[in-house]
Amino acid sequence: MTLTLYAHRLSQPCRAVEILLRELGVDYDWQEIDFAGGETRQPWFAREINPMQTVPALAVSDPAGASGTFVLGESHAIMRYLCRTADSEVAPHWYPERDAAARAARIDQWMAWHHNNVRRHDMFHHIMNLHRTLPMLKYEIQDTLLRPLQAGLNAGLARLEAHLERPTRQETPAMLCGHEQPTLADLTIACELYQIVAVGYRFHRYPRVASWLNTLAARPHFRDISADIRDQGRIIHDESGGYLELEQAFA
Ligand SMILES: N[C@@H](CCC(=O)N[C@@H](CS)C(=O)NCC(=O)O)C(=O)O
Repeated sequence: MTLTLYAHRLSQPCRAVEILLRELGVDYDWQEIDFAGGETRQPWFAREINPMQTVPALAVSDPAGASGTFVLGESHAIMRYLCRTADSEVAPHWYPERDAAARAARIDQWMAWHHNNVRRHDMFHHIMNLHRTLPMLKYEIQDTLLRPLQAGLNAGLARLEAHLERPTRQETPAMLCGHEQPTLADLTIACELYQIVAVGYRFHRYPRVASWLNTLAARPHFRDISADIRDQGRIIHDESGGYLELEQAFA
């Protein structure tokens, strides 16, 4: 079985999948797709790789017990597939096997929440866009674009903070599903929030979220795969004016 990941490291769902591949110790080929340059919208990509026209996409050649190639889109589906098929003893930490339905359901709950909450208010996408916009317009767009996203993200962060505040018997900072080891839920949400931090935002109002995120971001594979987003965030930070409201947004 060979795996090819079509991805870009400035994309949150791509990083989540690639970090997981490394955490599981699974070999893969990596094919960069310039999604910001419109490559996923090219007919060849939809025809040959992912009809959903997004990255990440994972091509699996000769999967166990079958021949041929199948290609999977949607990061959450890809990550669950990897945990179910990887020959890795840590896979059940990330997503449990069939006999732990309640634990898996809790992870699923947070993964579903991710798409409708912190991802829906993903500021990074728009910040990248604004980065190329005239400074005057950046300030004009503050009210209509950035502040509503900040408000949405604040609500999501408050939800996470309240969840992480719940008493736990463990000494180490709890992960979202109450275990010491992170799961797919932690990974997918952390990759989303990390790109906001890369731009220079700090979650002062949400200390538990900040500490949970630091714990995940310190993992070697997370750190390595996030190098490009840190560089991009630094460029945006250094060239941005006050329109991002870096100090006030989450203070
Ligand atoms: N729900 C999808 C989201 C994928 C997604 O939004 N990918 C973006 C990059 S972050 C993309 O490929 N955009 C290309 C486009 O919209 O043309 C997942 O989790 O995989």
